[in-house]
Amino acid sequence: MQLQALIFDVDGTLADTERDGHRVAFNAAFAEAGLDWQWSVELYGQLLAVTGGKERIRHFIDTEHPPLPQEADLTDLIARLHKAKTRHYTALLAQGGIPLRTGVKRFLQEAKTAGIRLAIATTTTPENVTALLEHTLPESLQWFEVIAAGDIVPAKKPAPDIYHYTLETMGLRPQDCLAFEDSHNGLQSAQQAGIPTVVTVNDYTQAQAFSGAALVLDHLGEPGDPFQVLRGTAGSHRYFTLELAQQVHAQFFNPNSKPVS
Ligand code: XBP
Ligand code: MG
Repeated sequence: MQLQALIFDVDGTLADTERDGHRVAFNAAFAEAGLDWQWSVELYGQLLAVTGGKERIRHFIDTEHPPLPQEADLTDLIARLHKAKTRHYTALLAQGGIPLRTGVKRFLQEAKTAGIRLAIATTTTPENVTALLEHTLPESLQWFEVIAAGDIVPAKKPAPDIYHYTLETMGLRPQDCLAFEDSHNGLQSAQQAGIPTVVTVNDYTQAQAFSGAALVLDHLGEPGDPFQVLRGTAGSHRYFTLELAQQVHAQFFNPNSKPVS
């Protein structure tokens, strides 16, 4: 079984966007609307249990009961806040403050050069993906054959819908692919679609459960900045390469195959 495509999550995987990006943008949108709501770093960590910005705001209202504007139609209020949040978030990205995570650029370039098909499967809004790539690795906007994002499917991660959509659009089977995620919700989504998954954790997700992941790392690593293996085996590899991707993929479907060297 040959590895044909790599499918990447965005938030937390391609870049550490949550704490200093999305969270800050949500707070700016609340302030702009005259709402006295503040999502601290800690509270935001809890709110991340719900994926999707609009879904997250609704969950906050349902569980924290913040003061609401009197005339508010909730769905309308959430939609307006989220639109403003996207504007603040893309403006933040345009300032160039959020880089790609360690090893991401190098590995994408290697995969692209080798002719591996690339896609994105994310919960975030499409404008946010474009803004991130435009300001970090503009040429990659042409590399991703499919950018599956946001409300394109009815159910967000941990539902598998966004991965099903990506596979269908590319005409691929789950066993042709390897997914890259950073969170339990993301892993659930890819796993339920039957796609072997490499997890690169971050501060918000490092304590989560990742059973069933093909490999769990702290990041993809660079020659001078090796990764740490948190679960699974990477053999003698010290940073993530296409060769390691192919080995992890082969091993996932045939655990008796030649071990990762
Ligand atoms: C990402 C998310 C998103 C972003 C906000 O999850 O949960 O909600 O935090 O994006 P994943 P929007 O990495 O699993 O796709 O506000 O644009 O929805
Ligand atoms: Mg993520």
